Amino acid sequence: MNAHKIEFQDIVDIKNEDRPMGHLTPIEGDFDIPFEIRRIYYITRVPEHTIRGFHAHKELEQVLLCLNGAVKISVSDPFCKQVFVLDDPATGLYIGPGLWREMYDFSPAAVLLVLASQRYEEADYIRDYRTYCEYAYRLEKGDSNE
Ligand code: T46
Repeated sequence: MNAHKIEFQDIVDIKNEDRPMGHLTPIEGDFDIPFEIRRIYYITRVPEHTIRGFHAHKELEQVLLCLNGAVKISVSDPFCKQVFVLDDPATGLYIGPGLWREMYDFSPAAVLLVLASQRYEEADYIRDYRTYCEYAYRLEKGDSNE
């Protein structure tokens, strides 16, 4: 399944060891991200017990980062499912095209940042699970009309 974590640099400034100065994570598009970044959005203030997502993308690639707090991301196709916990601002989750995703267990004040390979295009979404499964089976069989 084309979804995996990406570790970014986690720079802890030690200029002054008496006083913690925090962490800095640089992300360089050409180097750290496996696609050209065309859009950035973020999800905040998610009420308790909310589950978001419930869709797949035909073409879109994304990297998700939880900048504050924690969130779980389930990524699946009809054959396999993986659950990723994002709770470290220096770790991203790459999700390739054609995978169903659900985001849940948002901690209070969680901030989910998303780097995306395309501008927002509703036609790229498959929001019905049955339609998605039919699409995924066709892809698995190598139907290139998708
Ligand atoms: C994804 C997960 C991780 C826009 O107008 N522009 C945008 O760039 C986006 C992302 C959304 N929207 C609109 C479309 C809906 O009316 O914002 C509303 C909420 O979007 P959606 O229900 O798709 O949100 P999530 O959290 O279920 O999914 C989002 C992304 O849409 C999706 O691509 O992979 O985050």
